Amino acid sequence: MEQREESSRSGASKSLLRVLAGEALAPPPFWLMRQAGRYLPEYRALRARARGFLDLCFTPELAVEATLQPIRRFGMDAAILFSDILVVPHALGQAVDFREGEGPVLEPVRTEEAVTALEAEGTTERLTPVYEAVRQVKERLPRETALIGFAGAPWTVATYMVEGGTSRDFARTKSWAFAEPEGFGALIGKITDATVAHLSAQIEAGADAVQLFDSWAGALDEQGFRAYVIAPTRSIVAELKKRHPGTPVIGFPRGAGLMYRAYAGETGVSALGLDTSVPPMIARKTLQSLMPVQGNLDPAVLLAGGARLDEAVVALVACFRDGPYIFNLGHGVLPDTPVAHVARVVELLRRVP
Ligand code: 1CP
Repeated sequence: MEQREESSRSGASKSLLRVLAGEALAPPPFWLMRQAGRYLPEYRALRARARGFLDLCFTPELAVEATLQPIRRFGMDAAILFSDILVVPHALGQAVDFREGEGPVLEPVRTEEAVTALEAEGTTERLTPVYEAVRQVKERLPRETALIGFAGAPWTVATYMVEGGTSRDFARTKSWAFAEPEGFGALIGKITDATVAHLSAQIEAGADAVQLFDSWAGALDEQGFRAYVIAPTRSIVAELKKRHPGTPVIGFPRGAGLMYRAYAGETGVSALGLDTSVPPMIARKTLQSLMPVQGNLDPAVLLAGGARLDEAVVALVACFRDGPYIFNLGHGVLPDTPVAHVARVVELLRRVP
């Protein structure tokens, strides 16, 4: 109730915020995870102008441009700040590099001494260009377009920090977490504090809502999920609600499976991002009855296009339209996705009666 009043005061004209406050809208508002990125020719041109990916994230002029590109082309109802979840480890003093064709490479943090050496103080000072980009995007967005800030959730960020990059099995991170919960817990604690500071600073700079990406939540068993996904998410959300009571938090615990319910009930998030594997009809009964949901078109269906894409978009909207629903993918846009397929989705959504 409190949240509904806040959001109508601050953003009644933004459909994304109306849905996050509990309204059902037809057509539903939409945005796409990774809506800025390699599938857009204008992004590839911009990327070629930057020295490296982090340069793109830390040069406000470039980050603002990347954020606005998909909005100009497709008119999404929300822009998501162009940045990355790995700016937080960078701000904590860890060496982070993005190599062409290889993905992120980090100097691994695998001991308590390495955790102690992380610079927990002053992380937001080191990320000021990010907040400057938020301010500039906010000024340039159409009034009806919401601005989403984001961060990685502590578990997912920890996997990159410990493994030193992406991983198949998260063996080092999980074995450390399970064998030495105190040492690993100290790392989770530092990431949690830096994440609260980073999301608060984005909200103060103008973000209307924030999303927590827990892309590797599905790698944990129940006990691990409770300790490293639910618990840190709950403390982040509680602190954000204290500092910014009107700002909705979307949680995206990718791969949570049967733990989605517990995540929805116990973290305090305002809305749930559904991954591709969640069956819409089940989500409608068990999750959308609890809070707004967002998702979950398979990015590969978007890549494929054709009749399968049309059917999937229509079916998703039909399934979720009676409750609060934000159309999105179940994970990020794939780099080879034809721009015409995204345009087709926009056309189908605009036709929803
Ligand atoms: O060279 C390039 O252009 C690099 C590609 C790229 C892009 C476009 C990376 C490297 N990050 C981004 C931007 C980005 N990352 C956004 C921008 C806003 C938008 O969505 O339009 C967002 C929200 C992210 C979030 C992110 N980064 C996540 C969470 C979401 C998800 O995809 O699961 C994760 C896991 C990352 C790490 C990361 N950064 C980049 C890559 C290639 C990866 C993934 C590596 C892996 O597979 O483990």
